Amino acid sequence: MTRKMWGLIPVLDCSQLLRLCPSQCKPSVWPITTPDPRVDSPQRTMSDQAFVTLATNDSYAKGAMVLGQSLRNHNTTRKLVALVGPHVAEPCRDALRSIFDEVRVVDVMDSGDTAHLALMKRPDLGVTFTKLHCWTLTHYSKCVFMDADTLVLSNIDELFEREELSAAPDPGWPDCFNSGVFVFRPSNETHEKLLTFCGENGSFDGGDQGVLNSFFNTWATADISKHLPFIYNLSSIAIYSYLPAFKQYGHDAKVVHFLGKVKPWNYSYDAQRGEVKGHSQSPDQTQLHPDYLLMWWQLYAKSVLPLLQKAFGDTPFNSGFVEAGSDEKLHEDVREHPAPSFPPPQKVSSEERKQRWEAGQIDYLGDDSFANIERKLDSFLK
Ligand SMILES: [Mn+2]
Repeated sequence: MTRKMWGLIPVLDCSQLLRLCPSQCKPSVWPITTPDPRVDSPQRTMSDQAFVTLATNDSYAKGAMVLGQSLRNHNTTRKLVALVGPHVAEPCRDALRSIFDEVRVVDVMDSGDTAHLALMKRPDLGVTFTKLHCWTLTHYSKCVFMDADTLVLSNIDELFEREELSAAPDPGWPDCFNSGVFVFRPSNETHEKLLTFCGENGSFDGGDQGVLNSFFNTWATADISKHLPFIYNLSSIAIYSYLPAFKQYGHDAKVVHFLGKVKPWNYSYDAQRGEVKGHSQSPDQTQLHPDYLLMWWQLYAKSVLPLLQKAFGDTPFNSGFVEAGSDEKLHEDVREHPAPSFPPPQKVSSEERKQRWEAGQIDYLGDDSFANIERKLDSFLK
């Protein structure tokens, strides 16, 4: 889908031009069609800045669609770009194209000698190399990368006022930034340096976050303006590890990040009841906040599923939907995607629960659920 972007239309009159470049104002050579990508003037930011995400498979593609739609719903003025791995199915790419301005297939195997060489040295870092590819989007002057497992709750265009590399602290080790949301400047030179660095040093955590933190290694200390407030990358794990702070500041959250192994698309949704299924009995397997999870599914049901249904036509695909009161699954290929089954919750003693909590085994949706912790906290605060 082509989107008309007002930013493409130059709206400067001659007096404005004179103010911008008094010494060399020659309107005939003023680079109206090829603006200098390094200058952030309001007239051009819309078309030469972009939000970028990455989908390496069809599940992450669903996440990317929800993220893209959430950015659209909050009226972003920037372009939307989805990088997709070679394994993303054609109908998913079609659905992505109706939300994103640009859908670009990234195959690390064909992306130049440095990439190839780095991948040969570190074949385990294939997905990381795919993500680093965002630095090659040099037709944009500045971008904000967002993981496909993030969801935008309000307009965040102000992030483009930040410089490379701006990111929010990681909740697990706050001297590292979390690479789920970051501001960067596309540059082939930086891309090559990153690949070389990656091939030589690998990644201390096996993923892109390790590489990027080692490469941009002054983030923690050099420039506080590159520390994004936590509300731009709020992960559920932080909600549970510091609940009073969440109660105080949580309503300001602008971006939610579904960190962890279990992602929103691993659940299923009962549209008739408006309920997310498949999580209520999964104590240790999830850390997702139920309200944000429901928001994700509501957006998916309303805006993304219709696009997927159109793109897939009669071909079955895993919609994630369940029909209430019936075993029949709507457009769901149950053979390939069996519904997750979770063991029934076991009652544990208070002491045992404390030990589990301290060992990081938190029953987020059972005894240690948000509602239970909140109730306990309220009883202390009263
Ligand atoms: Mn993520």
